[in-house]
Amino acid sequence: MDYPSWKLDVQLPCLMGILNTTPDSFSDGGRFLEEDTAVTGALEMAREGAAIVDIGGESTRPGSDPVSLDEELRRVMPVLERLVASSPAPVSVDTMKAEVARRALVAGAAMINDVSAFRHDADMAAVVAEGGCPVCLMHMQGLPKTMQDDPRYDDVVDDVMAFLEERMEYAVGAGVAEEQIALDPGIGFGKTAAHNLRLLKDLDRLTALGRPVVLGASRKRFIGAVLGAAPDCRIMGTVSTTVMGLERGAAVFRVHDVRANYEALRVAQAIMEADA
Ligand code: HH2
Repeated sequence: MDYPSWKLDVQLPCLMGILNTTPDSFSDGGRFLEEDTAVTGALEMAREGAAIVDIGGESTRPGSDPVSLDEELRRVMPVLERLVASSPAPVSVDTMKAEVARRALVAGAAMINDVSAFRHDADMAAVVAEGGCPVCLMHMQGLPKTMQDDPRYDDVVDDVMAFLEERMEYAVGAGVAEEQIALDPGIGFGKTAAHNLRLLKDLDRLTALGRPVVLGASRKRFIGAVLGAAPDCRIMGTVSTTVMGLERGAAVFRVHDVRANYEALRVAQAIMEADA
């Protein structure tokens, strides 16, 4: 598949495994709180086909409260350090805090995933520019605490695209190389189920921005709205977003259930590339 260059040594399309070292994440909250369990879980994701592992120490689920810098560092750094030493998959750090990003990059993190797209911390763009690492910039309307109260758009796809374009210009203006940027529509971040479905349907339009598109739909609430299913019963629903996202040009799939999504991704890719 023909993706714009992205300077992380992974082949696109690929999977990013989710490792939340939090007590309160909506799907895997508490599962990876213990350091050994988190490291084992990440290594298993890499074995199952995750090309990147994304560690996060602050939940951004709807209604969540922010955590302090010290607490986030305490949750992320020990696991990150062990994974840098042992994981075949490069490690991304999901944080909105420049100081977490800075220390993570010093410790060997390969990428920063900032769901605020450089809006939360004024120093974040400079840290990423100086680190010279890939970064994911994501769309979010509002803040996690209240973002699901009453999300509204003129046209959700146009609005998300305009936001991502502006954030990309900001990042480049701050010294981040354009070829290091990936863009994410922020499924579930200040969006109704209908907004999320529409973004997925028209995901191919985002690829017009010329950067790899990251899709984070895994186990999210809109899948529950379609199926009436709890988070751990949304695996096949997630797989369907991976396959349809791939067809629409998405490059990175951020998922909890690596094996199922890996198998679906590879078969869908083989179908798309068939040329006999
Ligand atoms: N979604 C979540 C967190 N980080 N990063 C990107 N780039 N895209 C996403 O869609 C995204 C993200 C929320 O999901 P999760 O990490 O599973 O839960 P929580 O925020 O409760 O920890």
